[in-house]
Amino acid sequence: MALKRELIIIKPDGVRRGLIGEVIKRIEQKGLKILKLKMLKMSRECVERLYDVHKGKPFYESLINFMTSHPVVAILVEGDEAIDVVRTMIGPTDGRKAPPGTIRGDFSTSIQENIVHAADSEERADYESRIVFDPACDELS
Ligand code: 3AN
Repeated sequence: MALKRELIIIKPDGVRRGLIGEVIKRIEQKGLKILKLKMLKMSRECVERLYDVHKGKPFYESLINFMTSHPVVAILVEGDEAIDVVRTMIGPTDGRKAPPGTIRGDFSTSIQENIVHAADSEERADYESRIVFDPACDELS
């Protein structure tokens, strides 16, 4: 057993479309433990820190604008191999190619507006959690 923590963000499209409950239901059904949960409207500066690895890519500006367009929901979960488990549950980035049964496969036909984000390593989960749970990153607080 390798207990790990994973950070999931329900993106603006997931919140707008009323999928908060659906995503949380799937997390709980899978048996992952929710450690923290928060709705926030991320500041531009904090989204830039969150997506530092994508700076300079063609979709970067559009991604930052999208992520600051509406509140998101941040969820920190814990479970056995939680990073791999969650990444499998959400499916590949492109919603058009994500298989049915995954969150993106069931609810998205977009690369950018693909309902959820999940960190891709333990280090990133820790780095991203510090950002999203920092009150200074939340324009609603
Ligand atoms: P994932 O969220 O599947 O780990 P990443 O980390 O490669 O995917 O990308 C982060 C986010 O950047 C994606 N969730 C998506 O919103 C956006 N993105 C990635 N690739 C593209 C692309 N080719 N065009 C538009 N947006 C993209």
